[in-house]
Amino acid sequence: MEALVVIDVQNDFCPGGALAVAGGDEIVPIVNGLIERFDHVVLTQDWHPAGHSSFASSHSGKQPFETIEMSYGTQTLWPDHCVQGTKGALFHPDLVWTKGEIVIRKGFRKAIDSYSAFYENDHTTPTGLGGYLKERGIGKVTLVGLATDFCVAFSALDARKHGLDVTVQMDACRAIDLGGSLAAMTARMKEAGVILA
Ligand code: VGL
Ligand code: ZN
Repeated sequence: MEALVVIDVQNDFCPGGALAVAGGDEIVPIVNGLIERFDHVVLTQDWHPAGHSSFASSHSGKQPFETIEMSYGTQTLWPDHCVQGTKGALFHPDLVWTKGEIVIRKGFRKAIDSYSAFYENDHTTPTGLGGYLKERGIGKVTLVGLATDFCVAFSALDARKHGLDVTVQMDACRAIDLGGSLAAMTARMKEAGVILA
């Protein structure tokens, strides 16, 4: 069985949002078309408490897009975004998400960020998606959404670690591209056997 996984198509990642990804809203009609075609649809929602440790505003003297050393490694600091219960955390208003069978929320632990839909940034705390897909008998996933080089890419790599067949449909993704991150993560995905369509 096969599922479409729609990653973080939320207001804050679209133009006008707190962590806007260039052209983030352009993917919405493409994603909607895919949602119609797939039998099973999973969505993820970046879902941070106020004062989250990935926010630059939580670290005195730090600016967005600088990095900091956390217990689990280097963490990029972001503008405050996708705060639980805010408009920025909602799905883009034109996204036809009603067919979604489960919404996986991530990044809700204050002390740890989560890019991947499968594990938080310590690469060991699971979100439950791996078990969910396994129990549902879903062995193949197509990933779309925001941002290509962060949440989509880390989800794709972890999906491969779970032994899934993974396709990233690139025309339904947009990247942040911070310091060459798009090229680096594209190479890592290819190396891991992710199909970039
Ligand atoms: C994301 C940075 C911070 C993403 C989420 O969805 O790619 N990027 N939080
Ligand atoms: Zn986030």
